[in-house]
Amino acid sequence: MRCRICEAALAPFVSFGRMPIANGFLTEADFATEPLFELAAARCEACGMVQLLEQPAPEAMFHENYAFFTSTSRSMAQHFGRLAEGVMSGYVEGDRPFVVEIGCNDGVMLERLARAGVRHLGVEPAANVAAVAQSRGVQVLVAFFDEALAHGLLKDHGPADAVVATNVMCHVGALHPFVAGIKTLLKPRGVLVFEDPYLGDIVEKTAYDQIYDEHAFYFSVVPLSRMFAQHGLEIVNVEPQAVHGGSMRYVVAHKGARRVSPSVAAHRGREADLGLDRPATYEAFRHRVEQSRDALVVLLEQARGQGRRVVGYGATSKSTTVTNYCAITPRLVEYISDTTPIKQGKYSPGAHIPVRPYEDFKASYPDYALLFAWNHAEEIMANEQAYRAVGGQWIVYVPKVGVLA
Ligand code: DWN
Repeated sequence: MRCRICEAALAPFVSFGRMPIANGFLTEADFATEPLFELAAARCEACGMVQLLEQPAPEAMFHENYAFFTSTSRSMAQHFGRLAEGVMSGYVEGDRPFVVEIGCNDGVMLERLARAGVRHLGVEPAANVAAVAQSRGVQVLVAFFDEALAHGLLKDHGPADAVVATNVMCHVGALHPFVAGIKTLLKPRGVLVFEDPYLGDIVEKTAYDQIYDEHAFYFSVVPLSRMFAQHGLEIVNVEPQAVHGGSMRYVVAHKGARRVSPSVAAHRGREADLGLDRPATYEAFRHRVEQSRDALVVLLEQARGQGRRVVGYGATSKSTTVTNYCAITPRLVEYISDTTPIKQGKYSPGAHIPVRPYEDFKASYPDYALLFAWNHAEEIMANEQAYRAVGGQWIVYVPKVGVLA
């Protein structure tokens, strides 16, 4: 496998073995035919882009039964509300402005624009989440975005003031045609605003569970700048975001069209300080990942050995990496509680841990809750004071394995 960006050799640095589709929640009848692929991450020795070695076909991951709905977290809904306001106040100019959101999911961001009467279009390949967006009054095209689609959109709707893509770009293995499509769509002063989990946070927090099939890339400013330059685009602003365990918001424009904020150079400096350009950083990361796995298994075995009940909290995509890499089965984790109806009554991918409604968690508190949705910790801790009040404890593994006192 060569680099998806520059075709140079890849240096694999962490490998998790055979993995299922991270959001492939399944019934017992499907166990025998569950598809598996080899999950490993690598860094390109030439352009520095960190990426998956192998990624399943997009259609195997994003389809009419997609299991992730953005609005399931209140804090995420607030975050996207603020993003919508920022896009409207900062980048929507002139008569009849037009905003495209690629991967609009259930429409949580575009709903604000729809209500404000801003011309918009969501492009979303998962028909079930797109239907929720449509029910909210959002215009949605059910499709994968690519260069050909961009030309069609340009013909039908004209150029865009802003293209927004949150937690989308890092999912797209064929990034060059995708970015070429965005370039095609943008007005001369138009911007691409996108957010994705930030490599600096993943490395710093040993958040290895961000590595799963859907995430083809683990972005940072330096390799992204090189990639955008090939398309006559440049990053004009970067802004760290607390969401999803540490994300980065990038604003990208046609080269020379907008002033470049000093934040871009500042983050290049931060990436050098973090050693994101050095192979040794990734070797050390792999070592910490292995330690994290071993420590988590010891902790779970101890709890179960003492007859304690452990329940997972949040059947996240990330938990698929953790449960399978650490060989966490229903013997260690009784079930995973999740508020998403489509996941409930099914089994977690690969590890086949039952996924049950949140009401089950409330009805009979376990001794330990294993916080798979650690990126929502603030919201969850605020909601779960009653659990803690009766002595319930949280097992965490990012940034370090432990029990929250
Ligand atoms: O990139 C991606 C990110 C943005 O979202 C996608 N590839 C898929 C998804 O990743 P994830 O599944 O790891 O995302 P979350 O937001 O960490 O998932 C949270 C899960 O936990 C949801 O299934 C909802 C559930 N949940 C819950 O049961 N109780 C969440 C909260 C806040 C709760 O209180």
